[in-house]
Amino acid sequence: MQMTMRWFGTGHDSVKLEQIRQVPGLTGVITTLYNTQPGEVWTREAIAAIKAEVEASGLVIAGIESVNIHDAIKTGAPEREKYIDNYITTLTRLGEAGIKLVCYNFMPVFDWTRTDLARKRSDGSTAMAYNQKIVDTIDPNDMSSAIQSNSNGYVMAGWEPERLAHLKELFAMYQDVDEEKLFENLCYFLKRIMPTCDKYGINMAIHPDDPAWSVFGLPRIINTKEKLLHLMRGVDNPHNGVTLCTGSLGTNPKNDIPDIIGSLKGRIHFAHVRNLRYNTPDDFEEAAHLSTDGSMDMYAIIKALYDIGFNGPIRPDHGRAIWGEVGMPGYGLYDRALGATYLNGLWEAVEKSSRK
Ligand code: CS2
Ligand code: MN
Repeated sequence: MQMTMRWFGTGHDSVKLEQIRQVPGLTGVITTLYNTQPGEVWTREAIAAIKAEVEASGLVIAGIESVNIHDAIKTGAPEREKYIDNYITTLTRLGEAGIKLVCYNFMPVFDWTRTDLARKRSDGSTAMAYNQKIVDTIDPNDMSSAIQSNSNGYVMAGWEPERLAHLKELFAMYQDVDEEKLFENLCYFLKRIMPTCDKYGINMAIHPDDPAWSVFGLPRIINTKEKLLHLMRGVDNPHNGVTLCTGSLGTNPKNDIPDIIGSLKGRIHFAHVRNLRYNTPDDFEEAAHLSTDGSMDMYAIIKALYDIGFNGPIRPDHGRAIWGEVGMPGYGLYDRALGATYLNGLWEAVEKSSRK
């Protein structure tokens, strides 16, 4: 495995490449062109510029998170052909630049969803949290403006104000899209891009739904073992793979993460490993990475990844805000650096004890 950290790019991130470089064992970043909108073609110049910037700091680009998918592709609208062609052009240019991992999601309208970006924990840190009762009473418009106004001035990934300004139209686009249709549209998209992935050796890694169930009545199809395996079979090409995100799949306590990992051998191209704590059946909050701070067994997760021979990039995921740091919620330096160090320690222990 390759330990990495997400980095949103100069001007979009409170964390600097020089800082990431000093986290022990960290060799790569997961980045994106933060200014591009879903559907836009990435220019060769912009790809070359971010690559040069990352490499000048002594790190490499280990993958892209995300090349976002235009809603026309998700809904199967006639304009999808144009947007799939654009996606193929972007993939071609990434492939030519030697970038071989692309994380994306297929969640309608919203990316990840939280009701609180800074819930106070007993140790004085803050963490992102989710309460289903609040979601059940809130208007999606209020949700979107609350996220934008509570994010310390940063634009949250997946919550682009330009796109969410048209929330009503977005919801209308999905009116006739049920889970089955969404799944068909996903397979259609993947089948169209697979020849390009085959040509350049690009691994596509779908990010699970977060939380792992439908919100605001919108369909969601990537949130259980069965659904993940259904997609792997639907487009049975090794380049059609998964981002194993423990914090997303794990929002549903019924998802047995080590078992899911074991079932996806060869198809996990990227791992987001973080912990969370279930408070009540309706409420969870993000915890420190350490097993005892949350509800997940991080040792079992790392062991399962090791046992399937996982060798892709891995990253700590959302961290708490600690030590007075003000950054993009979930994406400060300190707690993620602690997370990376802890995950590296678990990996080393599993690796050495398995060799004996
Ligand atoms: C990320 C997602 O911050 C997060 O929760 O894991 O936003 C992820 O980047 C996207 O869903 C992938 O497209
Ligand atoms: Mn994730």
